[in-house]
Formats: sequence, C-alpha cells, structure tokens
Amino acid sequence: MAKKPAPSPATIHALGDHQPGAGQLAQAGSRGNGDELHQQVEGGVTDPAAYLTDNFGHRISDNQNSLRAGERGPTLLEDFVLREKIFHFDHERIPERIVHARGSGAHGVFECTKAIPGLTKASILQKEGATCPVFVRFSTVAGGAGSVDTPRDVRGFAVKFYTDSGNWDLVGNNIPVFFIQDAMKFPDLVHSVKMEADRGYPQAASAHDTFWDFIGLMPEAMHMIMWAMSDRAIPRSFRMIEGFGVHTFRFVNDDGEGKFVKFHWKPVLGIQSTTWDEAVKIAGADPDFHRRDLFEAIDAGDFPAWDLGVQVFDEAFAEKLPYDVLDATKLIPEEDVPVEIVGRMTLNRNVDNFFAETEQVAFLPSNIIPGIDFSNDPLLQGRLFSYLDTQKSRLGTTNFHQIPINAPKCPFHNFQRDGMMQTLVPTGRANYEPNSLAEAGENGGPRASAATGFRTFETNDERNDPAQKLRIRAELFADHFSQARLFYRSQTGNEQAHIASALVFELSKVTLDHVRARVVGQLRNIDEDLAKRVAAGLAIDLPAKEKAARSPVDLKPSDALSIQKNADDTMEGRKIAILFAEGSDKAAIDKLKGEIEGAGGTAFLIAPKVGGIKVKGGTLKADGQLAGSPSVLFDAVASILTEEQASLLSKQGAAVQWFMDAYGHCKTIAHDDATQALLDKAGVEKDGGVVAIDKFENVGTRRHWAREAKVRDLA
Ligand code: HDE
Repeated sequence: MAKKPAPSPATIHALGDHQPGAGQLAQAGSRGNGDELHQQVEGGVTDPAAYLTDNFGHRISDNQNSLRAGERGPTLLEDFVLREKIFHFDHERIPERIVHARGSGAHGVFECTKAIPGLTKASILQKEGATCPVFVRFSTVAGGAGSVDTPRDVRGFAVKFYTDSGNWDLVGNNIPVFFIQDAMKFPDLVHSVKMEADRGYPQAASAHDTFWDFIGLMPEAMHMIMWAMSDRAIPRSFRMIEGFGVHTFRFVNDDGEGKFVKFHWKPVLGIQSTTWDEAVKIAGADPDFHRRDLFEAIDAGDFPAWDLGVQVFDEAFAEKLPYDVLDATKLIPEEDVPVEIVGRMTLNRNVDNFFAETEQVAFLPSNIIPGIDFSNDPLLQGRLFSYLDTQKSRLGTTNFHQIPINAPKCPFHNFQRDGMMQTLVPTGRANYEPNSLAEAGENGGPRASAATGFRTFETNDERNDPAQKLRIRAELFADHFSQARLFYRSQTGNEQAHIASALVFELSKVTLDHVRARVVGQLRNIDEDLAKRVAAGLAIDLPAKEKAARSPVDLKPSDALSIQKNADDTMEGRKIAILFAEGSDKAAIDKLKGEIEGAGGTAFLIAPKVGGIKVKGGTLKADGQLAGSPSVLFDAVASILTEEQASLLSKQGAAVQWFMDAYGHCKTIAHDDATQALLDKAGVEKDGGVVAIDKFENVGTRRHWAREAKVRDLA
C-alpha cells in the first residue's frame, strides 16, 4: 500500500483529533480516484489552520486532481488552484550566492565577558554579562549550493549581531588573511577558482588550470596559498574552526579616540582538521558532513561556542611594522599583539527553515555600530559596496532588510519608501526631511542625532591626505612573501609536508606547464626547500625564481599559526565509533561508551547489522551499519569483537577498509585482542595510537602524525 503523504505543518497541528476514518476518506475523496489516502478535513473542525488554502485564503476542496473538461478532457485555464501552485513552485529558487553559496546557519547568543569601554563605545562591549542575539552562517567559497562539504577551501564565518544599536555583521573567514589586496581583483580571483568557463568543471575545487594560472601571476596571493594548502582548509567540523575578521578595523571610544583592531574567534572545542585522503572520502561517505555535524550537535544540546578576541594597537605601533596593517594579505602574530578575549558566542538553536533563514540571510560588512569603524583597507572598502549590491539580485528588492532574519531587532525608522515587496505600511505624509509637519500637529517623522548617531572616525593617519584620491598602493603592500614564509616556517614538519603535498596534488591537476613552473618559481620566494619538494613531487626541474617586487624579510615564527602545535587530547565534541558484532562483550562496550561520554565525546555503535544483535550479556542495537558508517566519519575508532567475528569480518572489504582508513588517517584505534586478525588484514601496525581498549582514555582522539610517513608518501 502506498505511504500516507506527509501532512503539511499546518495540518499536522489540527488533524490529530479530527482525522477522518477510511470510510469518510473514500467518501470525501475525489471523484474517480480510488486512493483512500488523500487527506480531507471534514465538518466540525474549529481550528482554521487545519484547512488547506491557496495563498489568498480560499479553502481548497481537492489537492489531487486538476480541473478538467470531462473525465478525460484537457485541463482548464480556469483552475486557479493548480495555476497558483505551479506558479509558486516555478519560482521557488533564488540565485545562489556568487561565492560562499554552500553554507549552514544557526542562531545563538553573544555574551560580553570583559567590558572594554576604554577602547570602544560599541554597546555590546560595555557591560560584562550583557547579551545579544546572533545568527551565524558558515560556508565554503568555491562550490555551488549543492556541492559537498569537505573540499579544500576557505570556510566563511559570518556573524550577525542583532545589537540594541543596530545590526553589526562581522563577515569573516577561518583564515586570517586573503588572496588579494584590492577589491579590483576579486572578480578575477573568483572567476579563476570557479568552474572553468568553457567546460563547466571542476566543481568546488581549486586544483585546476585557471586558478593556478591566476595565482602564479599574483604573488600577493602566496601567503594565503600557504594557509589554503594547509590543513586549515580541510576542517574536521565548523565547530572546530577559528574565525577572523581579516581586515584591520577601528575601535572608537566615547571620547572619540580611535585604535586599530583585528577580530578573532577562538573555538572552545579547539581547532581540528582532517587529512586530505579523509576529506576526499568523507565527500563520498557523507557530502553533508559539516552541515549534519553542526545541526546534530546543536540538536543534541552540545552547543558549539567561540571566544571573541581582539588585537588592539595604535598608529605608532603600525608604523613600526615591516608590513602594512591595511593590507589584507598580512596578519599580526599573536606573539606581537596578544589576543584579548572580550566575549563568548554560543550557538544554541537550529534554524526552523533553511530557506527562510540560512538562504535569505544577507550579511553586509557595511553593517557596523557606533564604536566600530572601517579602516582604509582597499579590500574592505570594496566589500562595503559589493554585499549591499549583491542582495538586490539575490533577494530581488531593496526591501530585503524586512525579511525577518535580516531585520534589526531594535526599532528602525527613516524616509526610505516603497520599492518592490514593501511589507511595512508607513502612515502620515512625512516621507521627506526637513519638514515642518509637526508644527501642523502631524507626525513629522524621525530626525538625525549628532549625539548618538554613527559618526565616521576622522582619520589620524598622517600618511593619508584625504584630499588625494589615487589609484596606487602603499609601498609596503609590495611585500608578498614575508608572511607566507612566516606561516610555512611556523608549521610542524608534518604540517609542512601536508602543504607541500597539497601543492603537488593541485599543480598535478594543472595541465599548462608554464603555470606550474611559475607557481613553483613563486614558492622559491617563500622557502627554497618547499619549492624543491614541490618540484620533486611534480617531477619537474626547479624553475627560475619569480621576481619579487620587494624582498621578503625573515619574521620570527609564530606557534599560534600551527594547528598541530596547539592540539590537545580532548574528547569533547568528538565522535568515536565502537565496532561490535555477534557475541561481543556488552559490559566492555558499555564501559567504553561510559568513558567516552564522561569525557564529553559521543560514542557511536557500529555493527554489520543494525536491528539488534545477540551479544554476550544481552541484545544490542547499533547506531549505524558498518558498510554505511566508514571510519572517516569519526575522530577515533574502537573495536570489541570475538575472534570468530573478527575472522569473518576480515573477509569483508568494508571492515578491512574501516581499519585501513582509520590507520591511514592517523587516528587512534583502540581494540581488544580478538580484533587482531582484522587489524593484521588491514595492515595496522602497533604504535602509540594503536592501543588496547583500556588505554583508550590516555590517547583520546588526538592524531598520531608520526605514523603518517608509514602510510603515505608526502612531498
Ligand atoms: Fe566576500 N562576498 N567578498 N569575502 N564573503 C560574499 O556576498 C566580496 C571577502 C565572505 O554567509 C558575497 O551576500 C568582495 C573577504 C563570507 O552569506 C559577495 C570581496 C572575506 C561570505 C562578496 C570579498 C569574505 C561572503 C556573495 C573583495 C573574509 C558569505 C553573497 C573585495 C573577510 C556570507 C553575498 C554569507 C560573501 C563579495 C572578499 C568573506 C559577492 C567584492 C576578504 C564569509 O557580495
């Protein structure tokens, strides 16, 4: 029998008590249709929400059959019910974002943990404990809305603070620098990385000719390339990425004094990444890996959180730096200006409707509040125009600010009027200013306030004569390599090998020899050894060094730039798989599960069959089937089997691959003695991360990078 069609939310609400019996349905069903499952609301219903209506409130009598001229005749144009339904469906899609099309959003709250009125008058940073609602959207950059979650890519980290002084949108990334220095180059950058113009592929991948052609010609991108080729670009979870405002902004206090500021988000769960091989496999095993991870964590009450940190400095400090703080391809090492934590953001509510909220949210870097101001960073200046402009083509109207997810939660009044999709109904005649309607006893409308309104900071950058409008860049913007070198040299040996291997992988996809050679020639300005490793990995001669517009200087390596140097052994927020099968010891499984959950992790039981398996001490249901739950979906794996089952499983590709991957991805493998046959088949060798079940807690979910040289050739 066919399944019952899912009722719409409105009908779910009312059908409970009034759902008609099968007899009534048959009676109420449409003429000539024997299917008894079509739902109809019958007489006696008092809740108006139970009735299906069209968009103008007309109740609908039949949601199955269009209006025909006779039983077998053509459909009639008169059928307004059909026409409206199809008309609306035909226009359900809106253009996806030009970049950052694939994303996931959630609601949350920001709480000030340290008031800094001396630095800024921003209302949300005035009082410890003060809170404000936020909406966050994480995203990838290059892929379309339906692309997978785990390509090598930058992750967007956009936060909308609904403050009492208006919305503040901090639209950042998980990487603190950017590819280019001037907004003028953004369309070129994005064209080069997106699908190639003639062939329409590759999707969500930078590993192709046009991207690397552009990059090889843009030495200013080299610092960002180091980050993009590092494990930062293949994160384990949105919950485990850092966020950065990227540009230098300005704080302004009540006395009108201004300081420069850079914004940071530090994930409470720590930063974690996947390996490239793992990221590729996850794309197949679960294309929605990050979206699901975020949704499920919030749904389960494991609310992800980030600390908001600020690096504050003044003009005098900026003057002394060997790089320009207005250049978005540069960062300020935390060792030079410490990150001071001033607040915490917790995401505690999933969206109710993906389209209405996540898809329609419109972030605008131009949304700032008194106490925060822009700097002259030429990339930021371009963004101030672009984001407002793009909403008109995505959301169709200048009134996109009225969509609930975009509307401020504080009052707003002005003389902007009309436009497509106007949903507000302003009253009175005052739609211009100045007016003197108040003198006639009418409502004259709102007025500007010099005291409390937003005032642009009067720049005190003496190098800038505001009267001069020049299409030039300041001298220090020409140093493209010092910080790329800083980043590379701050990584562990293993992380450096990942960067070199990622470059080899990407450049191997490039088919134009001169493009490859040029990129490697650029790498020589960053680090000779890196360039040699990449050239060797590509089996090409080391090309000539590309000319550097300004020679790089050696900066002191910064440990804060490395993921591995900062990784800890936490189990919190991590997902651990426990493999079992018929005859496994239930007490041992329960004990391990308890330990994992006690340490803040999630245990996920996996067996060859899910329904309920006889184990020693009872019956156990699995959360996932072995073949459908590859180990790439977990941070660490454990196995409790019988010898008989281990030997049976060692003949199954899914089981052998499960361990092979966990081992290859340098994960902890905790196992009992009985599992040994399976481990041998998978080529798993003993090391610090392959441990007995009772030692699992000691190693947790940390990755065992020392193993990597045994499992793959890195460049
Ligand atoms: Fe964006 N960027 N961008 N960008 N960007 C967009 O805005 C743009 C840049 C970032 O979840 C678009 O509403 C220009 C830097 C994020 O909805 C568009 C330039 C950084 C998101 C746009 C930049 C970002 C976007 C596409 C160079 C990190 C997703 C749709 C001047 C600091 C926001 C939209 C979301 C989205 C333009 C550079 C981050 C086209 C012109 C640098 C996180 O307006």
